[in-house]
Amino acid sequence: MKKRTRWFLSIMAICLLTLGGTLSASAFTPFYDDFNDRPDGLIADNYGINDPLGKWDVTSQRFYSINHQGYTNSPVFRAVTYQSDFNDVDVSSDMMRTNTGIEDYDGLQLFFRYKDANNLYVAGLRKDGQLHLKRKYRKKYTTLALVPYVTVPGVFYNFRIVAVGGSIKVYVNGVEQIAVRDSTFTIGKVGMRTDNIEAYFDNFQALNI
Ligand SMILES: [Ca+2]
Repeated sequence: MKKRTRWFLSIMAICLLTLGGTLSASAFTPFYDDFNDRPDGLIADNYGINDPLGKWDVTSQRFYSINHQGYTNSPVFRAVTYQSDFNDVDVSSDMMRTNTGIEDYDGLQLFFRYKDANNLYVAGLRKDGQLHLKRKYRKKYTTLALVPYVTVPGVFYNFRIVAVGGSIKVYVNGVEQIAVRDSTFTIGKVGMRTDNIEAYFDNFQALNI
């Protein structure tokens, strides 16, 4: 074998090894639900009905599909993914409420790095015209950020959270609103939370980055 050929084969072998490594690293499956493949009706609830597509674990009350969107009118709604390996995560959803809620903090919220009901991060658009990011650690809530962001009923907002290491950023309609650092939780589920509102979700996605 000529020296040049050997050199070429060595380079090819390195490329294949690198490609193999990349492929195994990207074996993680992104989570996506646009609700377009779901018939109108109950997706899942916390009373014994499980999601036929195996995506959502409803931990409080009921989650429906209506007109190819996720929907809930439960006063205390919680749903998380069964998938629990989101660490450096980019999670987003279009979200809309049709009414304002009761308490100041009622609104459209997303969970991330959700370990269990008592250990998690949650961010959301509130009734009182603010946007919050909270950490719940051993049942105790700590507000990590609270900034003005007025939303109105009947309008979809694209809500996005990007958590990489200790960096947590929150975006609404593509514009960064919150940037903080917190490293309490590094991995977990993602999900949705609403209180005292009627809400729609669409194009929910989460991927490790
Ligand atoms: Ca849809």
